[in-house]
Amino acid sequence: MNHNNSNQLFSRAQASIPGGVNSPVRAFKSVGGTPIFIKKAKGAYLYDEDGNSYIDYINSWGPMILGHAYQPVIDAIKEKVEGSTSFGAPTELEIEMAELIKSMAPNMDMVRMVSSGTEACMSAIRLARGYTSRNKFIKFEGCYHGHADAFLVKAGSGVATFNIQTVPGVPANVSDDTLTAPYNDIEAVKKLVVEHKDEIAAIIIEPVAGNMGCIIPQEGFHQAIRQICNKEGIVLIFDEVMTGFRLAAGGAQQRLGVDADLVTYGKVIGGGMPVGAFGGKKEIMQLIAPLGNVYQAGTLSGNPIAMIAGYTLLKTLKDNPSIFESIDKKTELLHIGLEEAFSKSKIPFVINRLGSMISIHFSEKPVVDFASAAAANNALFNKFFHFMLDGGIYLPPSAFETWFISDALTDEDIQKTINRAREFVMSQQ
Ligand code: HOZ
Repeated sequence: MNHNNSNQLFSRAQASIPGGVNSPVRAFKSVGGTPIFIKKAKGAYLYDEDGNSYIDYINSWGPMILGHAYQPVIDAIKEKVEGSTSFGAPTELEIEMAELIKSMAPNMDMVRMVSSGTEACMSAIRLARGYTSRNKFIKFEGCYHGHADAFLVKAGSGVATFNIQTVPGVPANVSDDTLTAPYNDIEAVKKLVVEHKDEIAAIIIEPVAGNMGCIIPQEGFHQAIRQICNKEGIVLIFDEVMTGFRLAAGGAQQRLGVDADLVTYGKVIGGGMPVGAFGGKKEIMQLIAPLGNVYQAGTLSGNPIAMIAGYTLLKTLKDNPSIFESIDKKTELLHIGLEEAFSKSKIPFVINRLGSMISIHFSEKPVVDFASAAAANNALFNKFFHFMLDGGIYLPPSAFETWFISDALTDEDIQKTINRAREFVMSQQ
């Protein structure tokens, strides 16, 4: 595959953009090589600046549930943009969006739109602190809740990919209030709660983790956290930036049967536009300004173009619940094929999947938390990544990211992916 144009663009980019990219993981730094510069995408396919095409398993890190450039979303944006790109004043569409989210997600009395998942999680923590008058919160090792200061402690995604232990610029007194526990370790959570009795405002968790590869919550884990939160007056925040409107119309709350107090959303509710939201129980949400004094604001919050894109995607998902079965089925097909391909080799591997989130770790042991994800053979993942990329399969450029499946994928695309994985297995023998 010829990557001359991407290579040239990367050289040029590095002179003006730190690391040549506007978000670290996409730089390919951990997998090695030069990032592919994307020109456009349609359906299940990405097209790069050299004219190569790839089956996309990132899907803009989640939102392209129906594939890229889904026509109704594109048409709705085109129509809306004629009426200006931003007002900084309320619109009816924002109410329709809030009503639609409420009709799909459980425990959603009120919702506030923001412009990214980072903003949503940062605001949800502030709100939980304001509601409880406590400062500390618990997050899980390898979970990533955006790049706000307080979350950059034992974080997943790029922080894990680049093995950044301490982030310069985050004041110690900010991260001191961030307590961490291993994912799936309820005893560690109990211990923290005892040690910090009446000091913990919130527990924030990715209900299915996607920032250390895909990590599945063990049976009863979320229910036990819910019970602790009820007993201790702690706000349970589900970070559904990845799982929301993907695992089910009602996200992980619905799929796993657990009620959160607050939920955060990201890119999915913008249909790929820069959007986030946080919402939940009225008792808590009514503390947000201008109803209450927990201040949170944004000129681009509820932006009309972002709202129409998100609204159109969400409405399609709501009106066509079979889409959720369809993406799950496609992911299952991929899972079965990859399992079969790797079973024929001596390569130790673990495939984690829930719904349409899936990833592979080259590990002998089950991968249930950050420590087990980090202990996997990630050098082999890097080889696998490049082998797949050369075969026209675009996976996340890190073992610490989940893959996202879109409904635009055909059985043929999935088969092509499995065949390429088989070739990788053969190349390793
Ligand atoms: N933090 C994102 C994945 N979990 C990557 C965002 C990007 O590079 O676009």
